[in-house]
Amino acid sequence: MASPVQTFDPERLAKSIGGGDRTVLSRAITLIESKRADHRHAAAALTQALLRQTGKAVRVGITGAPGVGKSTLIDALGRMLTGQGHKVAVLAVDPSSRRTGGSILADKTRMAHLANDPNAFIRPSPSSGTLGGVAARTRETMLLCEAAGYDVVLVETVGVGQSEIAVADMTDFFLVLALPGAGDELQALKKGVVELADMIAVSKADGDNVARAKLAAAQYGAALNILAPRSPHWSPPVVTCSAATGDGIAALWTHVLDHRQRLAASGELATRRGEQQVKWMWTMLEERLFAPLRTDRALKAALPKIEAEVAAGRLAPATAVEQIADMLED
Ligand SMILES: Nc1nc2c(ncn2[C@@H]2O[C@H](COP(=O)(O)OP(=O)(O)OP(=O)(O)O)[C@@H](O)[C@H]2O)c(=O)[nH]1
Ligand SMILES: [Mg+2]
Repeated sequence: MASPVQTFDPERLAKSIGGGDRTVLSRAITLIESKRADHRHAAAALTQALLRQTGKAVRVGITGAPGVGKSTLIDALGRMLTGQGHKVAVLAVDPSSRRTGGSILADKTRMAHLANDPNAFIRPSPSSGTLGGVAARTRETMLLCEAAGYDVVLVETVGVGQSEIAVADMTDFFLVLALPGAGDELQALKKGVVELADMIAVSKADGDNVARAKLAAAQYGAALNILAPRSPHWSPPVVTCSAATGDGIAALWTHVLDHRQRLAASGELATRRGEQQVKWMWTMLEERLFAPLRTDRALKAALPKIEAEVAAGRLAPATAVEQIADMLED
């Protein structure tokens, strides 16, 4: 039986996606997420056909420890932006097993306003695959959303492993959320992530937390001062905000727009995006080249044995590579 995606004509789909119909957008995303080889060709043709319609959105990555308040902030910020007439797409990169069916639902509950907002589109992380694969699908989904008229794209990722780098590599502005807390919070924020930050926002700055949030912000500010900034045109600010009361949300967005204006004026935005495109190409190529190692039955069966032989010192790594490469070429 033919699946609905199978019948897609990339050219036609590319034309109709600009109409902003969410059903068309969802079908296009299903095509992008499909692992079938023929769908992959159609997906590539689709992204190529859409190239001119993409790239106009403000792309913001949002990270922070589990429970720091990312989804709640996105809900508050997104609502403010749709109120101003923007169309907001919310995507996620989370290749960990943490995120299964249940928490997708939880995310929609956390983003209760946006979930019911006709000018917002929420798409959870693709449910399986390597980080490279998940990030590539999310990136392509971002392009589809842009083509469908979404002019703000917010990408949430949890602070695990390499996923922050993947999100920083697909966005223009990387926002790190931090909890209001004592100095040891600073230790908890990994240095690598702070180096990627275009802004740190101390979340949940409401009620009893306000004073602590301000103190934490001052400490993060001092810590950022000793790091070399990511861009010569931007010094990452540290702010406090509360998604619960709305305090600081408008100011936070003002910084995002200020950053965009400065990087666009200096040409850095275009350079950064160009570099991101090239890096993305290599990531996808690596994915493609490595795919047989994960899918080819004979290879999958042979690899653990080869690995064990290498570990035991009976097989030289170079010989193992020759054997694997021979199997790949068969
Ligand atoms: N007081 C207060 N609580 C908040 C605020 N924002 C979020 N919370 C609470 O913090 C908890 C976690 O919020 P989420 O928005 O789900 O956090 P998250 O960072 O998206 O969590 P994960 O996606 O699981 O990593 C929830 O119980 C929220 O109600 C805030 O501004 N003030
Ligand atoms: Mg969340």
